[in-house]
Amino acid sequence: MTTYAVGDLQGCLDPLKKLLAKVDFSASRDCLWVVGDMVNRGPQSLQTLRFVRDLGGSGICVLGNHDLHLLAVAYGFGRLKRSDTLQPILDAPDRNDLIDFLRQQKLIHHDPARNTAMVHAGIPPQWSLNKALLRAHEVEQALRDDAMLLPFLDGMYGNLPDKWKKELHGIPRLRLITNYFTRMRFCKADGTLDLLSKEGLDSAPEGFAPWFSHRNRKTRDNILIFGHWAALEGRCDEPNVHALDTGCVWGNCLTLLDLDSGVRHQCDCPRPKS
Ligand SMILES: [Mn+2]
Repeated sequence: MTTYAVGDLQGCLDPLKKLLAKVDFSASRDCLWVVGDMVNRGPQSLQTLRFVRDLGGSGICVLGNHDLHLLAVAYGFGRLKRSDTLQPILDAPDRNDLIDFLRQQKLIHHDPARNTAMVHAGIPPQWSLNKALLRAHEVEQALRDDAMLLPFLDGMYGNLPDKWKKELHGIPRLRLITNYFTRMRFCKADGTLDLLSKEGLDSAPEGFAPWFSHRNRKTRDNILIFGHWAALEGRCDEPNVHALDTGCVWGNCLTLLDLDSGVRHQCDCPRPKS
């Protein structure tokens, strides 16, 4: 049995199938971790989401910002942008099953035996892994609870508040937790979040740095796996931190990391039609 983690799929099912064939992946024997942003922008969002759902117990995924966007649109919040490729999911006969599947997923997956956690974007420096699990659980509960889901999705979008304090409550609290786990790239050492900067590492505003680079980061002794940040091109110099988004959907490549051996497998992806 081998456990793999794959970067942002964004509706690119063919490259995933190619990589899984290359490593002789078997759903009855192996396990696949999916770092989130399974859907959107790419050509096969519906097929990709079905594929991950149908992995059953052999698949483990965390939610990314695009997966949450799909949920919001499905419930009548947020609007489809021209570059979104989510309509086939919304029109699918198994739409409700797919949406329910997403509602059951987590923002962070922790495997204590591996001392390894997976998130879509990151974990802010001020949170230990245990704190992060507790905070993520607040949002996961809101997604599963019929009474909390709609207010959460309605209030999910936005860049504020940008700084954590434990007195935050209600929707702003859930919004910031969600932004940390699913959208963060740059933050300050105290966790103040910047969501306006472009992707490039050189675009950090004064006082901000990549979330994983802060010396005081409380998850420094944990192995972390994340996606979301294609401009890193899969490179992260931080020990124990593995960047897996290699911009498959932009015509770069898809990355599959063997968590047991540390070997990375990659395959080139077709350039999107413009
Ligand atoms: Mn993302």
